[in-house]
Amino acid sequence: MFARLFVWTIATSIMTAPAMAEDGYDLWLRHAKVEDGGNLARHATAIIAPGRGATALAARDELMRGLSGATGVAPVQADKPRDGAIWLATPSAAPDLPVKLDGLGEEGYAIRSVTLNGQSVTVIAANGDMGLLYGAYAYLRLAETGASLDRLDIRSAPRVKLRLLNHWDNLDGTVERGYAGQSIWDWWRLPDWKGPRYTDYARANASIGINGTVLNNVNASPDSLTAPYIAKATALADIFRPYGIKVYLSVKWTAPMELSGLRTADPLDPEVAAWWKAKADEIYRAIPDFGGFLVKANSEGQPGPQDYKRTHADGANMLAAAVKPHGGIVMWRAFVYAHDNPDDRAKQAYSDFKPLDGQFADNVLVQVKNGAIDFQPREPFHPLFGAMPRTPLMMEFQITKEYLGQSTHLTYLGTLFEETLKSDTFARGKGSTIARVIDGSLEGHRLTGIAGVANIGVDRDWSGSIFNQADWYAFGRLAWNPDLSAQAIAREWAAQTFSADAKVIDPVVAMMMGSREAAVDYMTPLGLTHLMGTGHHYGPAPWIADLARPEWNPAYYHKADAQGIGFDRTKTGSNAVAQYAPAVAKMLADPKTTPERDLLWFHHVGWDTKLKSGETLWNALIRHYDAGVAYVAGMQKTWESLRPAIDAERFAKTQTFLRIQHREAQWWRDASIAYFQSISKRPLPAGAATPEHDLNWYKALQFPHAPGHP
Ligand code: BDP
Repeated sequence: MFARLFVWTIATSIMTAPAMAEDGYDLWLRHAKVEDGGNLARHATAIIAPGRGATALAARDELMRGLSGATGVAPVQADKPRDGAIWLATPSAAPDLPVKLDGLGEEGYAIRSVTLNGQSVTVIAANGDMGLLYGAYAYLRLAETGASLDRLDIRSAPRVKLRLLNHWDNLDGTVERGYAGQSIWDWWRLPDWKGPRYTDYARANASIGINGTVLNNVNASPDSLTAPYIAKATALADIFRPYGIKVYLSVKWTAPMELSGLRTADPLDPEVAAWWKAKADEIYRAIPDFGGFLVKANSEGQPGPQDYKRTHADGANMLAAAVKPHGGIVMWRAFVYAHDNPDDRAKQAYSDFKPLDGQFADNVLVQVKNGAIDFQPREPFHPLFGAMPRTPLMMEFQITKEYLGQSTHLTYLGTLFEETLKSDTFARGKGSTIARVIDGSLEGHRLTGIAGVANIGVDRDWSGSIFNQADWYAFGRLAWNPDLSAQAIAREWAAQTFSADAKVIDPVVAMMMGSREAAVDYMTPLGLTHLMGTGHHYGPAPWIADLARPEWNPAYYHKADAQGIGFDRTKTGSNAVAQYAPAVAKMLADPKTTPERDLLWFHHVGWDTKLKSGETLWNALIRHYDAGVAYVAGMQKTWESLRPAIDAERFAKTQTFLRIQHREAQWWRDASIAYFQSISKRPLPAGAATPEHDLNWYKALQFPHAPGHP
């Protein structure tokens, strides 16, 4: 029985909770003591393990570690179910177990409170060892977020098959768009030196269901395919394997030419295909469960099959044939736009890929960014979703915050991910959400995937800030179940990261939930986009208009003139709206039915046009800028009120970062207003402050050493 005789943990008020030194290294796996730890310590747990492999043992060890922390008492391993112990049993030892595992696949799990031989016990069971590991983490998550553990009956299986991080890490240790220090892959000292961080990386990812990692930058060096680097990748694959994480590599299209002197990289040339086949064979000899290749081709100057007058499908299928005998897959990116294509940049991926629907091999996924431009603070969903029913489309989110304040701004991305996944493509009528495109249910795909560009580096806290850890966490949780709510995820994260006390969770989650909207407000409100400084993308530079390629210039995106502002993507403009399903296209064709948050993405709107609120567009813009700055000031206040409840180091770092964010939000607001006012010639609405400096002051700012821009 669950002994409930004494509850010896006295609920402590947050004002007296001891704040221990923490640096963020433990992420959400801190396993701090839970309030009802004494009760939890007396629980009996059983892991019903089909095997005794490294993964089943990892499940036991994670449970041991987690319960020790949560209860303050190290559980023992017993050979039968009993209070305070973990029983690692084979299915035959518990033949009458009332737990159903059908439909859970290899990765799903069941957690159930049952009675075995008269003993109350929480059973974690699964069809495969990976399910047990996921189940162990899920059980700890429940315990640490204050769930009642007495009558559990949970069945969970991932909705998406490939749940991957994409590292944009270079072999020299730099990270493209990385804001958390150098790469965690110590390529130079691999394969010999295998630091403990690799195992902790695998644990953290497994705990949120991530099951694959692309080790190197999509702007790939061919060297990652040489024997020494295959050996290095093999060492990592060996460490990650027990945690269910497969290794993948980004490849450079011209690798056969650069590494072996072939005269061409034409995908239809038999010599080229043979080269890739031999390369795949070589990789699979070293890494038998290697996942496959990620490819950025004919994009931003990268070579690709179009250089040989072949299509993306020709290229993808040739690589797919090379990995197919080994069970590998190819992820072919749809992030393409060309310098010699004068069409609206937002239209180019659709124009290139839509006609190829149905032509890809069955082990190819096309990887599409959430929006049609590039990971902006807000983008309407990419029109390719729902438009290629015969091709599995994989989602690409960016967890690293290239355009959302980089490492120092608190801008919780859970809400951005959720907004995209919930968007309705109307491809097959109402309810054709992106979540259902991604999980394969809308179009009947079994091969499904979702990728997040990692925000991980060697910083002690992994992600550059404590709150950036939440973006990694939210990505993993939504990859497992794209229907989870960003708010519920934020609550889970906050409970495990700071404290399960509602007095901490409520304000922390309140800060997080509005934070991304605040960044939209102070950077690019009402559908504006891509106004960041060129190259490094740090800070505002809406005035830049003189770069060689039109779409490199922020002015290309806002098109402000004496009459108004915004990009006309209707029939009178680029007609990008026609790429959406008719119901969506119709709504977006008219500024009156376009959601106001996307207004200037689709329409060029007069400065004096009245919005729904009754105010003019110009006044509304100013109001949004001000609201964004005010929100950050509010977060500073909230955080200050949490000082007694948060350990000193994490408190101080976040406090400092919020100060930076407030300063930079103000800078974004002032610089944007100074610039747009020079075009609109409208006065500021009553009560709005004049920008601190004149426009030239903002224009003169330079950031030659901004991070993440190798
Ligand atoms: C953009 C980044 C660039 C990446 C590119 C990509 O600015 O560094 O290489 O996307 O996704 O967001 O390939």
